[in-house]
Amino acid sequence: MATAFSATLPLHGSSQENRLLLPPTRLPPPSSFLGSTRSLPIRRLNHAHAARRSPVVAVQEIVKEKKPTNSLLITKEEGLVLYEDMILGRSFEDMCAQMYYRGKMFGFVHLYNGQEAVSTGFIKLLTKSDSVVSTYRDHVHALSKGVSARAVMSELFGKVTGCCRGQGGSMHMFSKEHNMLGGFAFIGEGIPVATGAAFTSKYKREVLKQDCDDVTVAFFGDGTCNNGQFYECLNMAALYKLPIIFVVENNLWAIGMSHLRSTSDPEIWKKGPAFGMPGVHVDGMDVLKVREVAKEAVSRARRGEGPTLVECETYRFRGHSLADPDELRDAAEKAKYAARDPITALKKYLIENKLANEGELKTIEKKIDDLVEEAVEFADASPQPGRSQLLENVFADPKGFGIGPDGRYRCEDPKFTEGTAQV
Ligand SMILES: Cc1ncc(C[n+]2csc(CCOP(=O)(O)OP(=O)(O)O)c2C)c(N)n1
Ligand SMILES: [Mg+2]
Repeated sequence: MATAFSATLPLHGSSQENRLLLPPTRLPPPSSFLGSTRSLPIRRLNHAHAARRSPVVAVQEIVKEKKPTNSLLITKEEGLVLYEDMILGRSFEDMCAQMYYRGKMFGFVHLYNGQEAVSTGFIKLLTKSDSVVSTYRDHVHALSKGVSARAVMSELFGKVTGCCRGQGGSMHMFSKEHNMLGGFAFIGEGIPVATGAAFTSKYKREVLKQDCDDVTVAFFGDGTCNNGQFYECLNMAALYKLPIIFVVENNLWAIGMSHLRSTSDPEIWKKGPAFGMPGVHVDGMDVLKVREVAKEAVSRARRGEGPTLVECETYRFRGHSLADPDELRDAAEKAKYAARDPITALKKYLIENKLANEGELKTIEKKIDDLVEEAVEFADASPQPGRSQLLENVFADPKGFGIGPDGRYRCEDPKFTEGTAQV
């Protein structure tokens, strides 16, 4: 069934036939955009411009249009999966804070508290062979993608049992097995990697004729959208119709810089249509709304219809990193979003709609508590990486064959060329 979001429209076609475009009166008034306590210093949306472009819809409209009011957005099983994943994300991060202050972790550690609906809403729809690319706020994306709590915690502890053998740390969660293609400390660095992964899927399908409908989801922040790589990748993804979803986690702040102060037009979703792809703004504190939008965007990508830009309006409940005293954000703004805690909201939905009872949810919470505790014990007891790992992946090998676990260039091993042609 074609939905408001997924219906394929000629991206550059006539706007007259485009029933998806909101008439001007249904566009959100600028003053109501984003929950910041700051006023929005921008002009009204240029409707004539929007109307020339591709499908632009507010997500509330999608959800309203898609679901009759008396039908539920999820089954019981789906609801419990979402709840468990969000509880895992929250409990894991709370534990990280404890461990960081106890000196078990080093360097910067950026927590995801408050933003769980975005990770869960998207990643729980993906298959193992789909890819996820994250930022330095990456622990929870890795967990949602199936990397074990043990492997993520050990990575944070710098232990050899970590998903990068202790060499990546908090900002570089990577797992080839799970197609978790990394956290990236430099903002925007993950976006071209994600675009490359999406290109790979398309190449496999269209050139190599392989049975591949993998999609890639790239997560990044509002501040990152002022970085050039974002625009380059939107352009390329639209041009090649790549199976990628660009997910902006707009938590209104880039460290201590307000999004509304630093961006010429803060409505990031509008940048999608500018490049010829749908742009959607969704309430990122509501996992069910995120999931509805994600379903449409992911299936669009799988069908080969190209990229989507999704702006999730969300909020982080802690400072930028554990080293940030979080003194710059307004208390009223923090309180406003705290009252919209995405986990509390999902719990309420599950109980009110009789999809779960308190007992079932408590059982999940207990299971996750135990799992996170066990991950800490495992990480603590795990060995440090050996000295030989120090050089691994640090220096470029002039001959291009890598450095072995013994810390020596592989090409220096007398057996290296055995049985092969001259290299
Ligand atoms: C290329 C680059 N420039 C600057 C920085 C410093 N820096 C670290 S986090 C950050 C803000 C990013 O904000 P946003 O994209 O909104 O992500 P959030 O932290 O809110 O999740 C900046 C500028 C960096 N890491 N990389
Ligand atoms: Mg931000």
